[in-house]
Amino acid sequence: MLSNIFKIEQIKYDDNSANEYGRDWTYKGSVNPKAIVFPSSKEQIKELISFANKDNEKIVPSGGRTGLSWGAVATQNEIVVSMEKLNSITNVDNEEKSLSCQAGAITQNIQNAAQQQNLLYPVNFASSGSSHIGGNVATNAGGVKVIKYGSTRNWVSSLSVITGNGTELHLNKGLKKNNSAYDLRNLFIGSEGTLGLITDVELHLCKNPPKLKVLLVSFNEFESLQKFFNKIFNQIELYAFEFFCKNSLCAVLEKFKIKPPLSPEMNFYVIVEFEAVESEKLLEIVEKMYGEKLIRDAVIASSEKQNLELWGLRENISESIAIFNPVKYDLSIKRQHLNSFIKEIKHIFKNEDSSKPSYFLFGHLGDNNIHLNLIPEPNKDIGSQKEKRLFDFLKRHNGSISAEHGIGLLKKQSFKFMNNKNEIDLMMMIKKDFDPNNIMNPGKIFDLKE
Ligand code: 2HG
Ligand code: ZN
Repeated sequence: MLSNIFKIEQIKYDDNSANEYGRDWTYKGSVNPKAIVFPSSKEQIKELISFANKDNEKIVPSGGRTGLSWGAVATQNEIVVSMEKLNSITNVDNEEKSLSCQAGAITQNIQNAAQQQNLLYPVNFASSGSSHIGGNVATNAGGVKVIKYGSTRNWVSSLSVITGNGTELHLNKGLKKNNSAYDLRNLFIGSEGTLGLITDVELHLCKNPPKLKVLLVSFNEFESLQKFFNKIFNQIELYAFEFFCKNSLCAVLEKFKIKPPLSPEMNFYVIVEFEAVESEKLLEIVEKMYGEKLIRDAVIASSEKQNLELWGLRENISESIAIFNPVKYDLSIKRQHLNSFIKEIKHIFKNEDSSKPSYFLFGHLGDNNIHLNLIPEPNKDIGSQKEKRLFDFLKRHNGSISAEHGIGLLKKQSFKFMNNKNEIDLMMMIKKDFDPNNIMNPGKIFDLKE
């Protein structure tokens, strides 16, 4: 019984809590958790896992619920384990440049704690104020600085986990170098709660960057944007190279009632973040491309406030288009295929009524990662035919249907379609070893019975 493990105030059964804790923010369907529990110690988590194994209960780990692939959704009478009480930052070590915390620590609190020691935890995204580090690790969260700093995986120096069969593991123990056969830590990173529960995390930190600047540039042709990237990639130290289309920009301007810093009539926009000392070099390239009519307009921020304003145009897209209930795709493809991919998307999803947007394109172009958000087709069959064409194109070009958001429940079908069967079979074998009774986030990524 849960009440043998948790105090009464650590268990919730009511509908409001079920609705709040049984989903991530993009999931609109109904949920059905058996209960939500709020452990306050590792002991309680161990007891819960042992209870679940004995009584065939299922567990859904839950962090800040900011995921986009329904990895934290509970529809099958599962016990949701909210990690929000296990949120302490236990140590920031200035010499080692590392930070230790519990899995429920909020990403932004980690960034702030590092900053207090004049250090940086550089993985950053719009949802940092609510996401938990445990969830970031479980989904290998990316964000807007991957081009410079990599994703969460690059920063995890140790992980404590309790596997689905109740084994406690302390993986890598904070080392910078550790070449001791299989790196189990990396197996847990991106495992979406299917192998075990992450309880504690240690992260590498780094020095703060020098003064950075933000530039917004507009283009009419995607090819010109690509040329711009190719020109600056080898010459300028890039901290971000993010793009968005006209529809995405207009949605943000509309939602936040902002005046555009440059004409919103161009087809594509790019935010570049770079070191201030490189301004002259970058602006020379911009001017030259402007003269060649490849770049249509450009604005460079001249204060920290303007930096944030320009960043807002990119970071607020997801929230601004949420009213359309878009179908979200998180696509990855090699740079050499990007031009034809963008053309293909345009071709597949063009709207007969050109006065209304049918999709939004934005994302981490510096990482070849495109977020396509489609306004759902009224006719589902047509929608799925178009999706099939999109996935066929990606498969032919060795792309991926998940660059950074993970598989969860949402992308199970496309994951199976896109990935090699031998690879998936191996993943299932690994899952069975760590979690023989399939108690950990069952049904996410794949169904074991397949
Ligand atoms: C972003 O890059 C997030 O803004 C969200 O990954 C992407 O809403 C999306 O599709
Ligand atoms: Zn993203």
